Amino acid sequence: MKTLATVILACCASFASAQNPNPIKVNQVGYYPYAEKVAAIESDGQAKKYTIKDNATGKCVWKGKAVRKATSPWSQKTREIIDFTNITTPGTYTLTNGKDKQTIIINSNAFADLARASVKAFYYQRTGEDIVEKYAGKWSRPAAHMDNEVYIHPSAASTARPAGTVISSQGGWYDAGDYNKYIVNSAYSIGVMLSAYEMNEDYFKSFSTNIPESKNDIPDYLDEIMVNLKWMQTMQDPEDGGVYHKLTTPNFEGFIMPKECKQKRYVVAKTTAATLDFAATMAKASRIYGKYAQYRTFANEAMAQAKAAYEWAQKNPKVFYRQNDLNKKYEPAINTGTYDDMYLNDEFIWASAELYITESQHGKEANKEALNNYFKTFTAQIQHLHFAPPTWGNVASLATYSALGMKGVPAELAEILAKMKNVIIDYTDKQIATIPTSCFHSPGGNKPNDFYWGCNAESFAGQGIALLYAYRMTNDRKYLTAAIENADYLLGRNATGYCYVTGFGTLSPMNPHHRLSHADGIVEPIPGLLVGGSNPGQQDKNDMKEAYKSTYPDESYLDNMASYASNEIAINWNATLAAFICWIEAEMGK
Ligand code: 9MR
Repeated sequence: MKTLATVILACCASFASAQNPNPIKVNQVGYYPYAEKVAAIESDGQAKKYTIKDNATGKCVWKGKAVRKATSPWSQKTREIIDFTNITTPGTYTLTNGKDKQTIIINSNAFADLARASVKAFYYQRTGEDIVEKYAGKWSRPAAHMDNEVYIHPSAASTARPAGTVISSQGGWYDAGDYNKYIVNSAYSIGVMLSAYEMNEDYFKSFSTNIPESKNDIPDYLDEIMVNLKWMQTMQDPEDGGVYHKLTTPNFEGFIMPKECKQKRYVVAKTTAATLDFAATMAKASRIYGKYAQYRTFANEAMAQAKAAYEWAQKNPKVFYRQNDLNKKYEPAINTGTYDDMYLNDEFIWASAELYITESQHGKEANKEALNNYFKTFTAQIQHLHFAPPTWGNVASLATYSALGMKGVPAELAEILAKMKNVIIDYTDKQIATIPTSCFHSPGGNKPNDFYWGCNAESFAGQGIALLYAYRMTNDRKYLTAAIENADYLLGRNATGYCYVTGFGTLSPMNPHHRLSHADGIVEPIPGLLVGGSNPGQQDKNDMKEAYKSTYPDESYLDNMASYASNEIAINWNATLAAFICWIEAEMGK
């Protein structure tokens, strides 16, 4: 019989191991041979001696002490920072403080598998088609949510399409842990992925994710994105160019498989945000896909749709998504994700930027008057804006990124672009200045407001992408190093010790808030998914049986299926991860 004391001890042990399994925090996926290599180790404040042995030979290849220590501004925990950059031979190693151990991997293509998985994750999110064993292994599942019978919600009714009209709006990706499809979030996701594509076209030529389209002549990365683009195209009202905000069930489904879902699906409310984001995405996709013969028709259609959407938004510049107000007027009430944005200057900037860039590439055939209009709206404010990495609700910097990806910069843009570059450098330099005193030796995660709903992507990976642009503009390696430090953070060198991507690392989320991963009965979650991350807002705490173990900004994470505020997955977060990790591998991989 267990005594009470042993039961309590056992509980404490599992409590400690769940949140903080190992005081040695490293990037669990791997370090590149010729890159900075750092570990952060919780300590009692007394300087320790550390050793690293090569697992293949058993020989000690490194010993030393911390280069510095840092105390968490929140938990007051002390961490020692050790630097083993001088180990450059690929292999598997063990780092120890004499008591605790941690595996270290050094690999010339350290992020290659992760890059592929972060994009493959979108295949698993596809709606309306069989997810086939050949590509999905044990996560295969039959097609569902065909969306060939979608209802016009009263909030979206028009003369040509009165409430209750049935339309078809097939395909695309499930947004997140839920089964709905949202334009604002889809647009951001595609925007950030295509931006990384424009900066790294060569890398993506041979990038394969083993999807049904892998055998065609188009990069898999573009094939995957096309799945969601095609769905987005169906969300425009052909009568007036306005775009529906979302395609959704009235209420979130339970944690059941797609095939079991029975609720009716509706397209809801045309909004300015959705319409402008749609315009930006279609204009951008038009110039990228238009280079392929098989997508010329698509490119023309997409550009025409973008222009029609832009015109609608100019006529309707302030149609916001206000779900509570809609629910007072219309039935059925809609209680799913809102992606509501009350500030639309950035959406106007992004849409005009993409329309301007694509139209300007049409050379002599470009419509000069339209070009002028797009240019004015794009540039009027952009050069004065503070830089912030883009997110679904703040897309201004997607305009900057697209301008930076232009092959030939028109004369009228050159000076403005130079200012935009300075703004990014200014921002990234400020982030870099925090590294020398950072607990985890990263530019992200040193301020309380770095942590919020979705911060793993929106704060850490988003900032990492800005650093990669800074590197591309300056060729100064410090920006690339700092970007990889944020990846190190996401992959395990952080306060919880989690590698925040499913299926990667020695400790990763097993219970994401993801209906597909939960309802399939398979123990392992679908791989390659980035969870939201530590969120001191803890908006879900009253909906969960299990309590958060901490209220600190960097420890407010729970690997519990019910934790939608810290442990959900979402396409915008994975898109940011994919753009970030693919770009690093494009720079560093051999
Ligand atoms: O990513 C969104 C986050 O910024 C918001 O704070 C949060 C609450 O409104 O919603 C997040 O988006 C969710 C969406 O509304 C529905 N699908 C799941 C998304 C991720 O949690």
